[in-house]
Amino acid sequence: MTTLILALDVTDKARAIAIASRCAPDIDAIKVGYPLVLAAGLSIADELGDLDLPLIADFKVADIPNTSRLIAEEVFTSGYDALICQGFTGRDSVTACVGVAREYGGECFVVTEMSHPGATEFFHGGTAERIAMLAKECDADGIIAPATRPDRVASLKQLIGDLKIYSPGIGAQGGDIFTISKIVDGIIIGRAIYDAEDPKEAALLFAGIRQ
Ligand code: OMP
Repeated sequence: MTTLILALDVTDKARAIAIASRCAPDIDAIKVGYPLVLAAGLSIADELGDLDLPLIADFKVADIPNTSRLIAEEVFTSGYDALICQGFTGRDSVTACVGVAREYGGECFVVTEMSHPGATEFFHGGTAERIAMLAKECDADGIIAPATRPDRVASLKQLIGDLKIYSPGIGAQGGDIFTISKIVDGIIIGRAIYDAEDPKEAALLFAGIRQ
């Protein structure tokens, strides 16, 4: 069954912890990114750690190899289980992130094509396909690909062998859970859960209808 990942983009620390705690029984992992970490610090991993769910650090790392390595080391020494990096930075930067993930027994996911409309402005003509191949060659654990474009996900899937696909864009961005959850390993959902009147009920609903 597809892994359900809560994107916890909530900038009030107490609210973030409350939502994560209530949803914890119905989700499989929590993704934390700049909004929450800038508000609450990297150490939010300690508080969320009590929930015993894998924590994914979404910093979409996009820097030179040395800086990427330093960022990745901060992430894994702070208790996160996985890191998301960009792939357009090239082989050396992606290799740096994957290398640190391996050192700490963690995972690294590479963004191929993003889910928002502007993502195709510069990314077309095979760019995402090249990044997907790069992720595979760099021995990443998986790719991030857009639930808003299931046809694109299906075509990237053909290139990556046994790498996982985590897919954001369901709900608030218009992606359809039924279509996408049949072809990916994990779905990433933020606002449709944390902004719902009852986030637990929303998480339960998504958990129940995913394929
Ligand atoms: P919602 O649109 O609120 O469900 O949130 C989606 C989450 O996935 C956010 O944390 C985004 O930053 C993230 N995301 C995308 O929406 N699109 C992408 O292409 C990549 C990501 C990501 O890497 O997680």
